[in-house]
Amino acid sequence: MRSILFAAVLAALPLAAAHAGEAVEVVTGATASAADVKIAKMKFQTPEVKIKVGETVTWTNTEPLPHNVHFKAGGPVEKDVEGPMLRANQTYSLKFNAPGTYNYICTPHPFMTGKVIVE
Ligand SMILES: [Cu+2]
Repeated sequence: MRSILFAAVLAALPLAAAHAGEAVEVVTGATASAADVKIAKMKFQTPEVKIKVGETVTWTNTEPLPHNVHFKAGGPVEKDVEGPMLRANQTYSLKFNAPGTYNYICTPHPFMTGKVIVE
């Protein structure tokens, strides 16, 4: 009986861990960013940024054409993280809670690519 209970507790652990801390977390409000990525001319102007675990990256669209950032499931990201479409001068911030390489695209413009390396 005791060993069955123990097995049940062990089986529940990975789920609990996954909920405890998502690899990527949306940050709202005033934020100190470790890296700022401007979007202009259909490109992420700093396509590769390096930050440390727990730091935040902020994207700013500087042109009238709407863009977003979209991390597909894979690598450190368990589920797709699809940011909202940003109009001119709108920003979006994400905090990165686990080390790894996070590749992303712009949903309607998949040729727009970038990566965040979290050390
Ligand atoms: Cu785009």
